Amino acid sequence: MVTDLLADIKENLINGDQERTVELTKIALENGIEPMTIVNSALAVGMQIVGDRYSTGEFFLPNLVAAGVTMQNALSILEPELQARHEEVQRVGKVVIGTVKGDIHEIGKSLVATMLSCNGFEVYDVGVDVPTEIFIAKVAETEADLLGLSALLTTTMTMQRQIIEELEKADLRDRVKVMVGGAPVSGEWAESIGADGYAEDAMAAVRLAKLLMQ
Ligand code: B1M
Repeated sequence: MVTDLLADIKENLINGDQERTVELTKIALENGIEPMTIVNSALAVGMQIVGDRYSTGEFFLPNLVAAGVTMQNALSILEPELQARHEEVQRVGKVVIGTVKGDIHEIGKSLVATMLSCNGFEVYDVGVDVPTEIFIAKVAETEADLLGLSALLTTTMTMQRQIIEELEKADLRDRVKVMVGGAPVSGEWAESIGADGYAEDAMAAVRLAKLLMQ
């Protein structure tokens, strides 16, 4: 039953069927499936398949758009549930997070932001396609402990390096830890640009953020 439901959600996301995906997501919650299980075992798996089919030419841009909107709609059902599971958390640190300039991929960054918020971080989400100077200004204004930089394109991940260089020029680098993530990003890349850490998914991002706060 659980496996069937998760498989159905995945298939409907791949097909970009928003209504059915949202309906099945609600049914999954009613059946006691944990929200992060729905994300990790259905929605994210479906998205990976959509991306793979796009790479091989089987899917086109409208398929990416439809799957993106579908996932965002499903996440809007799951977010209150995720928050409700972490009502009593104590604030553990401040994070500024966003997707770098030239990159409009929002879903993974927002999921990371939600999970950080659920785990006690005060989150300042500056959005997508964010110019370097906005990241710098927000870090200074909020006196953030952590800066999270998301990039989903090989052409935009270099912005992560540029932002770290600009933090240094603004004399802020010693005051803020930088974590990076996104599909093309890796631990080696993080190290090569002088970031403090890399996380491959939202839960790993929470673990890394807590580690960096110590
Ligand atoms: Co685009 N896209 N896309 N896309 N898209 C990818 C990334 C791509 C890999 C697809 C492919 O070719 N297989 C490819 C990039 C190739 C590359 O550079 N290597 C690609 C391309 C080419 C493009 C366009 C250029 C297409 C075009 O226009 N011709 C274009 C670029 C637009 C731009 O940004 N300037 C484009 C556009 C779009 C849509 C707008 C249609 C849509 C996004 C909708 C939205 O976000 N509102 C979209 C989508 C949906 C995808 C795929 C299919 C799915 C991305 C996603 O949301 N995944 C993607 C294929 C793929 O990733 N396999 C693809 C689900 C999400 C939960 O995972 O975002 O990876 P993800 O986030 C994870 C981790 O990466 C990590 O945790 C998250 C949660 O677990 N993480 C962090 C992310 N940020 C983090 C930050 C952290 C830590 C962890 O710390 C700060």
